[in-house]
Amino acid sequence: MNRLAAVVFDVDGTLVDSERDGHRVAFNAAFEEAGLPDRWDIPTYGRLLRITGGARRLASWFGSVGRSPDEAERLAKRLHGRKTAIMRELIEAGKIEARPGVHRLLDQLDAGGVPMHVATTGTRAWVEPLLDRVFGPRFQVVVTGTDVPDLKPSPAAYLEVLRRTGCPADRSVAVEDSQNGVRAAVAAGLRVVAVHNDYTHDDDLSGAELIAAGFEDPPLSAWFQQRV
Ligand code: XBP
Ligand code: MG
Repeated sequence: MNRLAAVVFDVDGTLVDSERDGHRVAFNAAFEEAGLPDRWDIPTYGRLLRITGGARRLASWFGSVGRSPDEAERLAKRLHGRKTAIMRELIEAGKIEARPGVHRLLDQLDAGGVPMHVATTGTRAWVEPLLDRVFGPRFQVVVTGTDVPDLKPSPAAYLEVLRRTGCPADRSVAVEDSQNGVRAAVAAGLRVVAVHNDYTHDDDLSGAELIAAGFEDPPLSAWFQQRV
């Protein structure tokens, strides 16, 4: 009854600590290469994370620093393409790693025969190489921001995973790190376990059944143990 039909993982901030030392670094390198004065320090990037999707984040930023809407859109598109390529380089260089304890949870789910999937708002061009390099062939269905019309907190990515897998939402659990992610999964009807990080510990994660500080938290291990 309680046994999970599937576990659907978010990527950024959940499977990997990719934001502060990954995407942020790639965005700044793209600004620099383009000869732009913009730079995102750690707290500024934390505030910008409220806007999901790198291209939307860029467009909002360029608008906020006085660019016209047209120029903001144009620059965002160009910079995001380059940022995605730089992010791939960081992945190939081994700079993006699994959060502590993630591999152990994946092993536990594998041993229990629980299917694992991914629902992310990130771009497929870096998500695929990252999953391959850091996790190998663990995940059956991978839905990215490139594959759906709306990004989190829209439930679109989660609904697409459910559609492709046929898994019942109420027997599937999403693992998320942020308020936008928890809202997306809840809106799709999934149960949620939230594992916050340095950027999201003040987010409202109250839609989750369990809120943990990390994957090595004993309550998190116990929660999965009881349901695998
Ligand atoms: C992640 C995102 C992504 C990444 C950057 O949100 O919003 O936009 O920050 O990746 P979540 P892209 O963890 O909720 O999926 O630049 O490829 O968009
Ligand atoms: Mg996330």
